[in-house]
Amino acid sequence: MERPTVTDPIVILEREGPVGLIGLNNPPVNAASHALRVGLRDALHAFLEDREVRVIAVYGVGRSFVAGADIREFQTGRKPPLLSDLITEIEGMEKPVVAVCHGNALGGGLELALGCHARVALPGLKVGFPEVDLGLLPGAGGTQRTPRLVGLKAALDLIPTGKRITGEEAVAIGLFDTASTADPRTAALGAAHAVIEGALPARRTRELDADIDPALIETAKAKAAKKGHFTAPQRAIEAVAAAALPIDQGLAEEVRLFKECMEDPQRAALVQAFFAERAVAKIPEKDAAPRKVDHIAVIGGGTMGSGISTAALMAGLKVTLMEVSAEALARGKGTIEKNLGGAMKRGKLSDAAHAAALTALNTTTDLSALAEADLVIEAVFEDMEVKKDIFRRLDAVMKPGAVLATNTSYLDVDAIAAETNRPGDVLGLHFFSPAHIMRLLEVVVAQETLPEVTATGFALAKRLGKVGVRAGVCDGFIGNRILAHYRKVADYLVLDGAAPQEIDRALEDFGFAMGPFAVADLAGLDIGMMTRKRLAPTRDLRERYSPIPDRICERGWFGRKTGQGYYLYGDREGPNPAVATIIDEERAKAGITPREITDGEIVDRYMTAMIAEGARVLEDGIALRPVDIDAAFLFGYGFPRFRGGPMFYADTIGAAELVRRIEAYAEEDDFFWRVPPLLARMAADGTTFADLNERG
Ligand code: T1G
Repeated sequence: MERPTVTDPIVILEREGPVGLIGLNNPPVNAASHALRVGLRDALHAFLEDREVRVIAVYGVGRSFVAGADIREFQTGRKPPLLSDLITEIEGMEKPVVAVCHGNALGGGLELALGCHARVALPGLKVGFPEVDLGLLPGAGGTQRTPRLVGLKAALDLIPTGKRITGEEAVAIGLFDTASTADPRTAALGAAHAVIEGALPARRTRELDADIDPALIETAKAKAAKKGHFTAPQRAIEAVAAAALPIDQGLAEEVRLFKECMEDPQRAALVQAFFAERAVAKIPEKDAAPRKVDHIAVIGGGTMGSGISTAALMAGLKVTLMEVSAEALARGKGTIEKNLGGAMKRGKLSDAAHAAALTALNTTTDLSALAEADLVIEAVFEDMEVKKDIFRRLDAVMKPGAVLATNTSYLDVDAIAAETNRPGDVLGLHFFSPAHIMRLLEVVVAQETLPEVTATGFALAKRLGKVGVRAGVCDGFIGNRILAHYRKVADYLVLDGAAPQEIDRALEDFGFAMGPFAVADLAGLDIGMMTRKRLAPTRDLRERYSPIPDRICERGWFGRKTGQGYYLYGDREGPNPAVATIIDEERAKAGITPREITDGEIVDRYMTAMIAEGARVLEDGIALRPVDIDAAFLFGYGFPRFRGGPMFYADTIGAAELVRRIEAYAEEDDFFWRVPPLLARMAADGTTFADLNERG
């Protein structure tokens, strides 16, 4: 038979002498969908009945073995045969079944391999149990068979962590039996013959014992507890501990704990986060052909410019960094070299890739040296006149077809584009600091931006390993516009009676890695001060204004970089008592008697403001869908992943309750607290943000 291709049926059967070959063919990742499970079951039964067949071999067609259960089924419901039942049936079969794995064997895919009687790893294979990243645990026997094959310690290194290892590592720890360098189908034939000749032992994993040391279980639980809010790792460890029981009891315990995970709100949120990262690539311009980008130019070697350059160099792009002077250039280059060295130390960059990155970096103080770059990113300080001047000069220098991008975090990209004779080639590429680490990239589409230029921005995001989110032009685009709104709630809460540290703690308990005041101290309070000065001329005087941040900045207290801000740093740690005095003074001036504010109220007000501005961002067409706002906050603002994103979280509250809250808050401040028309309509007709995602 011709070598199977992905255009063939979902499961391909071939008999080669005494070997029954089964090719799994469910592109793009061979997810174990219902159709795949039925096809696999029927193929196995056919070969069990075929007297000529002595050994069965299962392999993946296309780019991968099975990458896991079909996550989409979690929302639609799973139909028999369940993967766990099919795997247990395979393990009990009279004829040996061999799994030959390439690409990814993850989650249920790895569990399928563990239910087979021998496992072969092909070059480039990645295996692991990413279930915990989805709020789940291996629910098809993985928690029971893994410790039996590799021992408890290695099992606990894999299962509660979601860690992925190579095929070679899997062979080394005994999760796989051997390796081959042939293509999947050839390797499957070879492995089957090796079993027939006795060169490759076939055995039932269930017949092995697991040595479960309770002390190791406790250690793993303590380690998992450090991950804070995530519930799945603890349940996964409990399931592994059940491997001390006879396997059928252990499997039953695994099913019980898996069901607990399925019912936990974290699972739906984490699955949403998984799909959000991919949904945002579905943009109106997705069929436009992106322009080729192999060489990018970066103007500005400060924090952002050097971070962007680092990200591009790590992705294998050629980079020309431009600065205004040799000294500034040297500083920028030094930062890039430090970033690259750090990435190599963290194992994010191989030695060879590190060396290649350094070679791919060019530097110049001459704008004309950028002419041949495919794309240029302007990353100088946030001054519109400076940016306009740069884009006028770029327009005269850059080759035809080059993409001209600005990294501005809030300025009007239309106005910048209008300074050129090629506004179609202009867009915003808003990176988040540190740009070589933060995954969010807002692709800001201006009025004149051509579809293929937008597509080029998204192709660059993917090349850099970032999550590109399409944004329209407004002050702050998606993330910073929403942040500017809900951040005011934190200041209002301080005026009304909550201490900064109480607000930080309440929001960290909600799941944020850091509260807003700790973040402000880290970023530098002077940044907020400059934003307030920029916005002062246009600030609406009806808006409530807290003078507390200005009082703190007037003392030169800019947070971590000056040793004090809302908190003390260095040898004196904790909340800054001098700030508490300022707060008391400003409350007194405003005639405010501080009131008790609970953690619940802090979270409710903060999140309600975030969601309300998100709804306005949707109404204004700045974000395509609610999921784009979720992705922006998950990948750019440290929003807790186990809550799925602000708009996903909003659906757990409901539009009617959100409207009620805003109306109640508006009784004290009807300027800041206004019900967005979209939210009012959703409350009236019962629409959810998930519905709006479906409508696209
Ligand atoms: N189910 C359904 N769809 C999936 C999928 C899955 N498991 N994995 C990927 N997709 C879709 C994805 O949404 C995208 O769709 C397309 O495939 C390409 O994915 C019982 C219960 C395998 C490393 O968690 O890590 O098994 O956007 O862009 O970059 O114990 O996909 O094109 O419409 O990510 O090459 C455990 C999740 C499930 C693996 C490939 N398995 N997937 O990365 O492609 S739970 C996972 C990945 C489980 C059992 C339990 C990656 C990948 P669209 P992609 P990629």
